[in-house]
Amino acid sequence: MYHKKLKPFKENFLWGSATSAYQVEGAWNEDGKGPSVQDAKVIVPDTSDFKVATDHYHHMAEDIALLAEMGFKTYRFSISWSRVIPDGDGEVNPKGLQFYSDLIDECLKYGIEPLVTVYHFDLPQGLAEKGGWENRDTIAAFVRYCDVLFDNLGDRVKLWLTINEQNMMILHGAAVGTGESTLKSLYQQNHHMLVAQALVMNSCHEKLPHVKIGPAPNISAVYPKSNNPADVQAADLYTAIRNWLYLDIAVYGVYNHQVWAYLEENDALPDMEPGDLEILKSAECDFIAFNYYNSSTVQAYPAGTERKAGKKDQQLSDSQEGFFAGSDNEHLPYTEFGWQIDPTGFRTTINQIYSRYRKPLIVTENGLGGIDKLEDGKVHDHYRIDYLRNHIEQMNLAVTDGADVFGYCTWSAIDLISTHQGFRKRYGFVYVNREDFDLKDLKRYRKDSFYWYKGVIASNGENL
Ligand code: BGP
Repeated sequence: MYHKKLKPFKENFLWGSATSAYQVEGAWNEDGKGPSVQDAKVIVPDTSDFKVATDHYHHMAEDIALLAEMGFKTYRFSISWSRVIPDGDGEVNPKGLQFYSDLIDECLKYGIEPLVTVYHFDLPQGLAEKGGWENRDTIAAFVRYCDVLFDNLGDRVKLWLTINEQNMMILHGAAVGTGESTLKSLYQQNHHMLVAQALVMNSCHEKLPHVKIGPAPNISAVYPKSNNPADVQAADLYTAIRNWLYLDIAVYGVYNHQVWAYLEENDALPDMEPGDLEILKSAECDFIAFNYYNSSTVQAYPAGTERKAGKKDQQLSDSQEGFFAGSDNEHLPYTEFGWQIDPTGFRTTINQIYSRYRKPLIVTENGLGGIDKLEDGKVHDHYRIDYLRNHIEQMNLAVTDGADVFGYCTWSAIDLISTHQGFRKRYGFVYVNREDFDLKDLKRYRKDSFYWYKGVIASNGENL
């Protein structure tokens, strides 16, 4: 459906971009910070570890000034749990809290609304050693940690995000560095995270009635490979497993019926304690945040048939014999790193979420990972501009369709380390001068996309 006239973005539309603590901060063991699972994991060969990252911990004021120069209305960052509570459930580290308090003040100084993720793939290693999310005690540790944040930072942060891409931790734990396990264990961990999230949303609402909180899964429209009804059904099931499980609970407080049956079929139903379902039911998010990189395509995978193995990456659909098989989409181009590009799917995804839940939406990640070249202090990243322009256009079409979108964050504000593909896969508007194994001077350079995005923000999305 085409529109003759596009509706404008809202007046106070939150234009911005995102990062996550372990991917930018560095200072991995400074000022009392404890290790997280990201510090402790086996690093993918030929990629950097996360010890220095872009050294944002020591460049914070300079980095926020650059975002302010672009005119950011919001900045999405995450708090490192093990910087605030080094072992996850013990003493609070005042220096850790101070860093985030300063970061928030620095944003507010420029009128940038902080959009804070409390947990982005970096569970404290201390908790991982006690069983991580499989151990029910992690629920209480998470609730306590979030209460510390609400009590200390809740006077200045109006928008909170609970868990980044919980669905990708379950479906693609190897890629995002949170580890793989059996289906039974993964969905047990998932259940504990869902209960923890519900308790945290309730606590947030009780303590801070004026603020808003929501989940931040990675959501993408799932296409059937063909119009064969079996492929359509496989896509429908995969959509429920990948997308609706997480949002049905955050909004309606119920397990998705198809996923429940799928878990039963796979002997992977989570063990529950009495009262868990009531806890899930008692909580409701205020808005839905979601990350979008591309659409997914799947086909049927009847038991006993030959199919190539599923790909293990957060943007490449998984396969499971008897249920669904991830597939490429021959209509879509690829990035240098093998992710397909589908701006139209972005509009579809926005409309699917909005028509199912009718909650205000904010996009918390969308962007292109590419190999950038620094030449004479400049980076000509027209490919990133094209990607973002095409996605913003589609978001504008979705807004014109009637979807309530109140903000958009690209991934990422400045260069950072990819979850599993190192420093050469860059996403930022700001180039950071380092390579995977050469820290160089970590100097910041404005890319062409920096100036372009500044114009987008200044025109509230009209000048693309
Ligand atoms: C999302 C994560 C981010 C980020 C992004 C890009 O899944 O929330 O942390 O890394 O994907 O992915 P990658 O770094 O693998 O290219």
